[in-house]
Amino acid sequence: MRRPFETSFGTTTHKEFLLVSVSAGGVTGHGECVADSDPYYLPETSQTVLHMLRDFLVPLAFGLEIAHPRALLAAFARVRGHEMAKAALEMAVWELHARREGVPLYRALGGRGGTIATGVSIGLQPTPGALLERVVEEAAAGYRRVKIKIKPGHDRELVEAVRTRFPDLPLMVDANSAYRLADADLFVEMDRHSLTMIEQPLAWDDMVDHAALQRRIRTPVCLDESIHSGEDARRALALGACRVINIKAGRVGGFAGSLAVHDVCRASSVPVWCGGMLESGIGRLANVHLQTLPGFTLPGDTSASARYFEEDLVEPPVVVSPSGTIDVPEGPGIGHEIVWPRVEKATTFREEWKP
Ligand code: OSB
Ligand code: MG
Repeated sequence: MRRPFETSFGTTTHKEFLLVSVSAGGVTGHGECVADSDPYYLPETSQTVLHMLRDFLVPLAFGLEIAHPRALLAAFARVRGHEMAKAALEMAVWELHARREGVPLYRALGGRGGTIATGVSIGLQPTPGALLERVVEEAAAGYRRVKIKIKPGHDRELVEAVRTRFPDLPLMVDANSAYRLADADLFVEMDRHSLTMIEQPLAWDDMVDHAALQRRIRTPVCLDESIHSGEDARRALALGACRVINIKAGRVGGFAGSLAVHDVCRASSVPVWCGGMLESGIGRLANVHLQTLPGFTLPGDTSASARYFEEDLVEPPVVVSPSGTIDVPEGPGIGHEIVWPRVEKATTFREEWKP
């Protein structure tokens, strides 16, 4: 990474991920797994994903006869949980499908071409001054909304510093599950800052306390870590646990899971937006295509490759215009070229499975 990315659960300095490639009939599709090497965001890790793929999901997939990639996630249902593992394989199959059809991924997903409007996620900074410098830089780059990370002891003063300097900036916070319901007063206090939302303030596996918090504050609660399926989205909305949902395909079993969450929210007029997991261009472009679906009415966390990496694995890299937009690629699949020599150079391990 060009610079460390700090959240309430830890600091990422190096990006390590599994790249899944699926071949059929001379065409290959690719999917980037969002699991980290550690279980600090959610329980899965690269090693648990590898185990699930090798010992359960890949053998299961080889035995399937399906007409469309949208059927794959349902066929994985016997394996409980492990959404990141399912997504890595499922998204590679969708990408393969799009390439075989010769269409951009967005078309296979039912989205549209053009551009998407996007935002930026800024990691925890040591001081309000350091954070302000970063916000100035990103606002000048054109991002349509700024998300800042908070954690206990690093919250009020960060939000106040940004709000004072940028009274009208669409601004939100993400706590990555660092607080408890007993901290509700802090969020009541934050109501006066007109944040667009507060992302995942409470436990990663909770909906009940988030519902209690949402009843106490005007600012919308957005769930990230707590949502793993369309069913979870339905439950969260039924409980009143949130008014916005962050969709990360890797967290909900892939594109079919994303479509399910999207459709549940849309039926209730609840906005969704596309989260990020510090992806390389491969996963980043998948996110670009996904958020062309009509329910993605808020800017997401998909920012320019150059914010994260000196050199991306795709060419051209993902760039953001001065008005905060990203062009949706028109080529087949993710639509940009994967630069294989760079992938080779970064590869530490490889495993291949055949039917
Ligand atoms: O909670 O959205 C999150 C990064 C890693 C893990 C979790 C999260 C994030 C981000 C960064 O906020 C999003 C991005 O820029 O890719
Ligand atoms: Mg989040």
